Amino acid sequence: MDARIDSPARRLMARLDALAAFTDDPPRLTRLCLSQAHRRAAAQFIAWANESGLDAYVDPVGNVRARYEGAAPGAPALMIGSHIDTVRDAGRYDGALGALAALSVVEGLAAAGRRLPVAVEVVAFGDEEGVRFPYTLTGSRGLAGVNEPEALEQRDASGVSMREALIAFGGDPDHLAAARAEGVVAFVELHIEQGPVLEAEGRPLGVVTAINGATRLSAVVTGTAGHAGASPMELRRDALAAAAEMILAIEARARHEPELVATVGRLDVEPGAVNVVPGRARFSIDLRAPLDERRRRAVADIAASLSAIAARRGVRLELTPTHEAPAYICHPRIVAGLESAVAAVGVGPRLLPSGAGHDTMVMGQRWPAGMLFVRCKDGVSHNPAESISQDDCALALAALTRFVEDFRPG
Ligand code: HGY
Ligand code: MN
Ligand code: MN
Repeated sequence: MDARIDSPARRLMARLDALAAFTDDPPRLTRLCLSQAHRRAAAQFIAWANESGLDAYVDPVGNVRARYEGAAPGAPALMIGSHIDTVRDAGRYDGALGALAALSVVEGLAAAGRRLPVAVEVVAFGDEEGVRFPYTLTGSRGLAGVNEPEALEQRDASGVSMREALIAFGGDPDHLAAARAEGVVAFVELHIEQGPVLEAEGRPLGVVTAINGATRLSAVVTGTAGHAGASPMELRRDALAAAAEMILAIEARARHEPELVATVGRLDVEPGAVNVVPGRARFSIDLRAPLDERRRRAVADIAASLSAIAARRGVRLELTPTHEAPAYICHPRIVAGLESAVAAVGVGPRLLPSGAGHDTMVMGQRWPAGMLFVRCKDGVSHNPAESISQDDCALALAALTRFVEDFRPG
């Protein structure tokens, strides 16, 4: 690998390792939105940006932002970046790779004294995973100016509101509108694929065509807690047994339709004692599909089948939508630009959809947007085993840099 390309990648990989140390749950990597770990990671990101002469700051909605001016002051800006919040027990590349790669691209331009026809805005979003608060993507929604005001009033599992968390983080919940980005003309995000396609085909890079839409819901099943020994089976209103049947019905509906995926990632049981028939079960539902009307039809079908199970079992079901993000078709001009950048670094382009959600699906609501994927080992993500090679990191960085250098406002 050419040393000129390699050293920025080596520094980027080292920074990814360093950022992975910012966790609230050591030795696991857990850096939830607006958490202590997120605040420390944001401070580190700002310090790295400052080392390169960039004036980085936390915006009112909790993103870290920095601007590298173009040849003319006030030039229209190409925005690049990704998120630095993580899931629980996460891998170190999901999000952080794209955020730190954006910083590396600008560092390379600054080191070469290059000024482009566009300014380059770097962003490290703070709320992409939606693990701490149900309503998510508030960082990119803040930039796009599409945040719902009630987002601030939602509370996390310990009762802390997003408003309180944002103030503690250094954001400004009373001036969210000030986070709205102006003068931006496009957005691009580098991200690990989080799936097996690129690796299976021996390709280091891919260009994203579309991002699946997502619906998340919370389900609360209420039955009757009872004595495990004295309650006859036919008289029980067992909330967990009902939830189990519902979860299998959700899985069956998703298996029934190609490209539809459904996940129950969280299940809590009350009172949670070995000798008590569960009185309440809460679980999460996450549904994704490339086409919104198929996803919405699946949501309706699942709601109907869960209600039928509840009625038959004599339990109560409360089903509440908590998040909705429409599918996004990446902008053709951005896709073409990424394809030629990938070709320019000697990689045969591969177009592919994204099953995972990303901030790009929000940014695309306001500006032309697209994504560059880099292969990840075994397609594993949302898992500490998540990994990429330094060579692929170097190619991804070179391709992103090439896209930025060649980009011209439309
Ligand atoms: O859930 C997702 O698709 C993303 O990783 N937040
Ligand atoms: Mn991600
Ligand atoms: Mn993720």
